[in-house]
Formats: sequence, C-alpha cells, structure tokens
Amino acid sequence: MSKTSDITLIGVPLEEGSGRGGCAMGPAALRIAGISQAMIDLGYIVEDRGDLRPAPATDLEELPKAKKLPVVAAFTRAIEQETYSAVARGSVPVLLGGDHSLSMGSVSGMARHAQEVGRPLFVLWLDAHSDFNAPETSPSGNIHGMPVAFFCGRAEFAPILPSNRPLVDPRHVYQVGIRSVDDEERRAIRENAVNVFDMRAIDEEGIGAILRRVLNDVRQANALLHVSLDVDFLDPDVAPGVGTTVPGGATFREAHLIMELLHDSGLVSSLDLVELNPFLDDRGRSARIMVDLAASLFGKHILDRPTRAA
Ligand code: NNH
Ligand code: MN
Ligand code: MN
Ligand code: MN
Repeated sequence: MSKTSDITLIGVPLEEGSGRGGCAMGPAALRIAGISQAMIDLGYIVEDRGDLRPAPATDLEELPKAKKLPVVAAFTRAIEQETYSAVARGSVPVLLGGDHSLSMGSVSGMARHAQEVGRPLFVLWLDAHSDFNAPETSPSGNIHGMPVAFFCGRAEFAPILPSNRPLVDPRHVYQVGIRSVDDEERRAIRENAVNVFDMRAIDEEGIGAILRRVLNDVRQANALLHVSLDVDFLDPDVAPGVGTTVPGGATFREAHLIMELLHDSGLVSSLDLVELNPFLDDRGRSARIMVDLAASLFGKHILDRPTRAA
C-alpha cells in the first residue's frame, strides 16, 4: 500500500453560494499559483484529489431565501465525505474553493472525525464577515453568508446532512477580522456566544496577542482546529480578487503572522481557502497570496527561530 499523503487537496468549483460567477475558477487559479508545489517544497507528500463535481441534489426544493440550495447541498454532502475520509486516513484536508458555503461540508466532515476521536472541534474563521445568517435573517439569500450558523446547528434550511450530524459549539468558533455584520446576524452571534475579534480588536490588541489567546484555548481543550480563510479577510488593496471586498482589512503581515503562529502551534487539522474570484483578480495576485499564506501555515518561514511558548 502506498504511504498516506500528509496533505490532501480537494478542489471545490462552487460559486452558487455567492450569488455571482467566478469562484468556480478558484481551484484552477490556486493550482496555477502553485499550491501543490509550495507544499511539496516544504517536504510534504501531497495528494490532489481533483475537483468535486456532484450533480445537484434532487431531493431538495429550491428555497427563495437559500439560493441554489440543491447545488450547495450536493456539494456539502460530497465535501463532508471527502474531508472526513482525508482526515480519517491521517491526512490534512485542504479545501480549494470555491465560495464559503463549502465550509458547511468541510467543517461537518471535521466534526464527524472529531466526534469519532472524542475531541472537540474548534474553528478559526478569518473573514470580514461573520457568515452567521439563516435564510430568515439573510439580506441576500446567498448561502455563503450562512455556513457558521449551519455547522453550529443554528440554521437548518433543509435536510442536507443527517439530522444527528455532530455540530460545532458556537463558543468554539473564533472569528477574526470581522468588519461587516448584518443587523440580525449581530444579535445571533451575541446570543450564541461566538468569539468575535473584530478589526478594532486587532488594532487595539495586536494580532499576535489575539492568536495566542485562541491557540491557548484550543490547547487547553485538546481540540482539533479547523482554519477557514476567506480572501476578504485581507484588505482589498492586498487581495482584490473577491466579490465582497470590505475596506479596512488585515494587512499582508498580519495575515502572515497568523499563519506563522498557527504553524508553530502544531494545532491545525484542516484548512479552507475560499472566496477567491479569479475573474476579479489583478494578474493572479490574490491567488498567489492565498498560496503564500497556506505555505506559511504549513511551515514556510523567513529564518529559523528558537521555539518559544505561545
Ligand atoms: N452578510 C452578507 C450576506 O449574508 C454577506 C456575506 N458575504 C461574504 N461572507 N462574503 O464572507 O449575504
Ligand atoms: Mn466568508
Ligand atoms: Mn467574507
Ligand atoms: Mn467548551
């Protein structure tokens, strides 16, 4: 039998959750930007599983306030299974998106594995947005604004996954970089006690201090950690290739420091790279930054440094 890969790349050409075209080209752009080679250069064995292309679910109705539900649901099911299989065979799943609705599947697959090994699953959500809408609260009806509410069990918009699926405790979700929250979403994240570090918190406390707090909580809980990186976490001047830019985002160095601290922690179990829209990008710049950030998370660094306690 061949040796299990360290990292499993899973392409998700999904854009129907975002309400516009372009994210389906994300996996291709990330591959052209060298995602696989970047990890091979760091010494990992990488398996690229290619792109998931499920047929739309036929058992679910179109919903006016959860647009393209049959497409997103079919992807959710396929992604849940692929992510679960990869982590269960000891590999780190890396989802190449695709819009952020793909995290309904990746986080659910990780939650299934976490339950099997008897550990909690924590989620680090790097995004301008909280993505905690439900169809009833969403201003847009776009499902990419709903994945956190979905995997926390706060938005059951259809029988997408089995009703006994393991959920993520919203108190185990850490959102960093937030600067666009809808009115009813704001109430929901407060009521559910999601940990939110908005841009003001980053300005006041510094990203290093925030990350150390998050990582300390993960370590104390002996949890698995899923990282979900939305391109719009970054400032639009750094990464313009995304449909929902919001000014005042993370800098190049803040984002890299997060990835470096994540690597040093040794705590990351899985990663989403989402919302890249190559149609809106500037000569592949955002694709290359996403690859570079992933490389930092997997250990690319400037100089060797003595390990220091988090
Ligand atoms: N909150 C808005 C909505 O629900 C925008 C969500 N868009 C995102 N999320 N890009 O990361 O439609
Ligand atoms: Mn998002
Ligand atoms: Mn976003
Ligand atoms: Mn807890």
